[in-house]
Amino acid sequence: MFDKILIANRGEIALRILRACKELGIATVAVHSTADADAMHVRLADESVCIGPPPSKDSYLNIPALLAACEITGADAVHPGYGFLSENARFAEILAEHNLDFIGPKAEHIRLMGDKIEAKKTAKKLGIPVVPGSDGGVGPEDDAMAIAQAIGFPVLVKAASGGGGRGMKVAQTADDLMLALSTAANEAKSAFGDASVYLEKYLQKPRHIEIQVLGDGHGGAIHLGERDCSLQRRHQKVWEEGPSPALDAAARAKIGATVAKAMQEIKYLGVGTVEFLYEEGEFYFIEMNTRIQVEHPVTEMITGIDLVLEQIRIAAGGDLPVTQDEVVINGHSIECRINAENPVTFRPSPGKILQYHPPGGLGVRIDSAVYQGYVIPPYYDSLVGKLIVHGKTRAECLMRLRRALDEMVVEGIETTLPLFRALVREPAIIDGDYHIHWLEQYLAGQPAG
Ligand code: MV4
Repeated sequence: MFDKILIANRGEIALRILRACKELGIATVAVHSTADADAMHVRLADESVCIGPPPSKDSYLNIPALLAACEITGADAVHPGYGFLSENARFAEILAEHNLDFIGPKAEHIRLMGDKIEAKKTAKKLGIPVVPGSDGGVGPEDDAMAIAQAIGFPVLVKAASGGGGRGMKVAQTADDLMLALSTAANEAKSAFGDASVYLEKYLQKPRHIEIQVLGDGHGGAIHLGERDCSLQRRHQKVWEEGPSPALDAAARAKIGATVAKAMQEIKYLGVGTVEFLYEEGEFYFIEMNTRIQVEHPVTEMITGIDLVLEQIRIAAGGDLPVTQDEVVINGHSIECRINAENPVTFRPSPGKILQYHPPGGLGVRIDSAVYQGYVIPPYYDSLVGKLIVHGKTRAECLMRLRRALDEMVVEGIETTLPLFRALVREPAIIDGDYHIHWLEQYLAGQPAG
């Protein structure tokens, strides 16, 4: 097991990792930019190192500074959290070159899943259902029109190095195809340095359902059920829940078994999330995330498995915590991402938190690194905290979420709390009857605040 872990992240996930380390008896090193000197994870860590000025490129993405911090403190492993360097294969390799452990998947799998074309080819080869589309990339030399017509319009042009909605263009008809191809390729070139694009059948109103997996790196792998992340705004998840209101036990078992078998075959190491679109009873693989995700607490609440603690244990050579038969989905969990934003315009609202009262009680969890008097800096994401609620049933979970949202106080900055207080009372949400475009349609129909 590791003696000392450097947490190469900030905010609530840095605190989350620190908590797992403390429970494992592992010493912790916090790194921070000059803007995060007063952050909670810095206060609670055993040691801390300032790694640079506020811009991420000069601090949390500054690999030489992170290596120096490991050298100074004698850390033997690095946990990247999510975002920043968490899916940077080169970073994982550089750490290995310096005899440091990267708490994450093998670099080859990070690289493989980072290329959406290769990821899809691999998924298909492993028997995972994929969205009908081009067989690999579509270049200037290909007959894109013929490929698109074989798929059937509308088609979606996607960037191979994209993901999370970046570099996507819809072509509703043949007339739109050439412009969609050139626009997507140009945007991909400038955003990712890679103009490669591929085509997929455009699914009109799917749900976004993702499967949590855990692999030991030697061929053992299990799935821990699903999270429904369909409620998104501009590709930012807002509300995630598990189990999905759209799945029954048979559908869950079938897709879960398919994904677990695939992870066994590639000898996947650590935590991972396999993302699907789900429409009319069919799953369609779109991408795989090789990191711990923001919404991981939903799975923790319904399985009782501490995903970050297991991530660390497995990275140190430990076995999977349970067998597949021992994984039991218990009850229902919903997570609301509360941001420091105006609840109508979503304009960021950084600043000082003057009053902060988090809710409590049975089945209520807050993953947050803010405190009364904390100043939310303008340089990073605007997450105030994640409110995660558990209930024996979805109805009980919604009731508890409604109570917790009404109890929560955050003053001095604007937050999206009012949005969640409205959503938890919205009939379509109460019925679980929504899809990936529902939230933006709902917000478009709201009276402008
Ligand atoms: C799609 C799609 C419809 N059809 N692919 C968006 C981000 C990335 N995860 C893939 N995304 C989509 N891929 C096909 N073939 C619609 C989306 C999409 C979306 C997916 C999940 C959650 C929210 C979304 C919002 C807009 C578009």
